[in-house]
Amino acid sequence: MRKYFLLFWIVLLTGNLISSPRLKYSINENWQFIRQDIAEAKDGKCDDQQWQTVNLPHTWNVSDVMDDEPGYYRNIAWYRRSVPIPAGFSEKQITIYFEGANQEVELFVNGKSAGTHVGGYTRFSFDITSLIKTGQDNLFAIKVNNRYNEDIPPLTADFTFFGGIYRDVFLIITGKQHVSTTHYASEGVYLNTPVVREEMAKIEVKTMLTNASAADSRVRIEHTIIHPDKSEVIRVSKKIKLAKQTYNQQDLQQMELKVPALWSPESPSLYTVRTRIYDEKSKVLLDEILQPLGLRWFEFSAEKGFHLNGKPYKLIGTNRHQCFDGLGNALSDEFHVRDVLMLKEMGGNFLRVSHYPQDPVVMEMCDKLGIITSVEIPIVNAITESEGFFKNSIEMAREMVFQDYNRPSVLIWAYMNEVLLRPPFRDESQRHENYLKSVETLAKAIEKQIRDDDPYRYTLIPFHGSFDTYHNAGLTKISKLIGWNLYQGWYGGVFNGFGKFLDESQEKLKGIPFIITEYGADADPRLHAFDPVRFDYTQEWANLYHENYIKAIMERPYVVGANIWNLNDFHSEERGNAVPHINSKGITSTDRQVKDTYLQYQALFRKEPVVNIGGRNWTVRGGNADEHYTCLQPVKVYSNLGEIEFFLNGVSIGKQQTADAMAEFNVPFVSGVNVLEAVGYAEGGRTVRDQIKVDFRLVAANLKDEKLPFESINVMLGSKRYFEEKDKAVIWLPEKPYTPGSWGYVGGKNYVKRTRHGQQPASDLNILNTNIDPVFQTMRHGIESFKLDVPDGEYTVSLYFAELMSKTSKVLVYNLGDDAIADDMDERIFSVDINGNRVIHDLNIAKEFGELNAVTKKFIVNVQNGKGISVDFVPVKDEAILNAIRVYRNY
Ligand code: GCB
Ligand code: CA
Repeated sequence: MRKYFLLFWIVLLTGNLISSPRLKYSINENWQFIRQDIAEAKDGKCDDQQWQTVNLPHTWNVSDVMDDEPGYYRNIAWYRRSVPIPAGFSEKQITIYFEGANQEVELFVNGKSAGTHVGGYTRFSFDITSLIKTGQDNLFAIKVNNRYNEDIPPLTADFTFFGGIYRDVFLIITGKQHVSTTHYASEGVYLNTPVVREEMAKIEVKTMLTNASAADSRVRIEHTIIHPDKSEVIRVSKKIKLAKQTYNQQDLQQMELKVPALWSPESPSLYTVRTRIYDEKSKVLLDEILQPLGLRWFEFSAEKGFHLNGKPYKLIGTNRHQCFDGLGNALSDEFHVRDVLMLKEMGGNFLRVSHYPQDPVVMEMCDKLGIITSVEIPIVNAITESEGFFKNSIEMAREMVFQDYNRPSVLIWAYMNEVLLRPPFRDESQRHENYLKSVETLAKAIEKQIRDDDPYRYTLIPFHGSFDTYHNAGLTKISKLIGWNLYQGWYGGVFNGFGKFLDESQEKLKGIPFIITEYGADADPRLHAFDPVRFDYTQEWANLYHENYIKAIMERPYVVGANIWNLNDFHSEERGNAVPHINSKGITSTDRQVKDTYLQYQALFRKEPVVNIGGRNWTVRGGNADEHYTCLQPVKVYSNLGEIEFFLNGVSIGKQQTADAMAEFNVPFVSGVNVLEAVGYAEGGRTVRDQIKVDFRLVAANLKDEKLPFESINVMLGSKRYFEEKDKAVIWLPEKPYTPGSWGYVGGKNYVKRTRHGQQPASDLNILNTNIDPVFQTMRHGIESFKLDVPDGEYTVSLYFAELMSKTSKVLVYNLGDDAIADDMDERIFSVDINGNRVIHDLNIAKEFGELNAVTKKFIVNVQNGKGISVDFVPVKDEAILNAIRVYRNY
């Protein structure tokens, strides 16, 4: 609620006689930073002039999490700056407040330790009054460490643990008597609404009070409830004594409201509770704080589903990770705000704040927009059976609960994501049993703590789709709700497995309501296919996946809610995939370009009329011409209107009724500019339109056709995918066999990656030394030739190679057991001739360049006598390969 306090800034500095007792301001700017441990960094002796100057939010891992080198800096770094503290603050109490820093922090003020904190995702504060020298500069030195620490969750997870002070840091200046600033770094005021009904609401305000002065004091504490229309509706007040040197003394006051304005997704009415402390005798205002108050009641039921304020709702939304393209996790507030807005605009009403508590502004937005949330502490995949891990987990749960206690949007506290994903002692049965017991013990302890601290909300533990693992370990019986993270049709299995799992789990878990806490499929925004398959990373497979899932979710009333994994593509350093180091299950990209999946949900769930042409961002396309000099390709339109008419370059190509909020048109793309327009007819004759422009690279059926002269072509071998390189305005086409007059391959087989759950159409491993990994992730092995019957002229022919086969099976930790199986391949050597000239002699790619390394070779070829281009492969040992080819006409 930082904005409220800025108002008081001026008053305080100009003399402090009138009201305005509290001041909160950021100290984000001008830190000296170094990514190493410096023994003397904590005090004045250290010269930091050569360090880098940075502003917060800041992370030190923006680039090393994206490079080809496995791993990233996970160790100590220092931040230092001097902070001027005015002489006028000498009678004040000074608190430093961190919204978050990853993950172990020690603050030194003027050379002395002011406090430590562990945990990278919760807020923390220290009272630093005794270390401050007013009327001068004070040296703040902060040691931050993001190393692996077996006592701090998360131990492992499918996201990047960016180090740094990556959220805002504030100073809070108060008088000696104030609402506590150091009770779990919460707001110091806890609002309960034990009863809310149409006709009345009971409100309890618990205040933590501090008297840091050397004398007892008598104060009056007053709470005012301000209606969303800004009128004051109730005021209560009470006189109390605060003994000297008292921290976090509790005061409880109760109020009752008639006919409350209820908080809901459609109408997120927010009251404000204003808490003031006055000196009893002098009537001087000593402190003031504002908190949001939302009045609502809710119930999750296995039989009746979810109800808010007595009305049934299906909760539909996403998960969200706090990172962005090129910024890591160091986001300013505007980025967080935008994400929640995107969710709202999609028509979502639900956010799983996974896998950790996020920036306060995320929660503020959810309160304001009426998005229901589940907030979670980051115990992920595994635990350590240590006292330290248990203690830190409980502490984090308390921080989470107290820090977002007053958020009307929060209905669920969650913990322990997929904690039995890879139990560490699976092979030693007794040890394994003990481990399972420890997990259960910890879960019960966290559950108890959360219920003690907040008896009004639900609790939840999210599991991966291995029912028996969790059920038999007793974990399905601890929290009030449970969550399933389900990926049938992605990591293995088929789409139908999803509905089946839900029905079975409903049957076996009678009485326990559950949420689908995750479901999703990776989609590289650059990859497309018209006949998509599992694990091809195309947007189209993700579209199919979501079409199937959302149907299954909507068909089952007992499914109370579902969170798409994920709102955004996010950093996961260990991952390969089509975009290495990124988990691309987002319905938006790392820079929040919308994918079709987003458009699809928007058409299904947004109330206002929606017409969205699919493939919105696929602006450079291509394909082979038919006899009409067009290329038919399907285009989907996502819409909640009944009928859609589709226009190509201003000419209607037909009308269609939508089914499941979708219509599909076969569009005859022409060479060059194609303006696609979809028009939906809404009620009252109103039309709603969407328009996109596509640059189409049409390749003639006969490459010597002068009506459509050959310019260039990019082809990926062994591939059914299209790959768009937007920055180069290039489209890569899928392969086809050679036919005379045209282009294509002769001989060979497309590479298929075999895994424990079946097969994959492409490698999903990082290809080194390239950013266009998909171009190298498929190949044709045993290829004999690649031919193009181009007209005479000079051409540049580029051949793209990467050895995808490997004798070692690579285990991608997060592929839920869908591990690669080793290929039966020893060594390959081959030569290449172009039009009879040997251009490559005895190439041994793996030996010369290593496996999974991008190699590009370019040749200038002079084509004469109508012979076209023939690239011929001559195996020397094992089979020849080709991953991709580009042919560009010079003259
Ligand atoms: C999960 C995890 C999540 C991963 C996701 C995935 O089940 O909870 O952290 O990112 O799967 O994409 O594999
Ligand atoms: Ca790469």
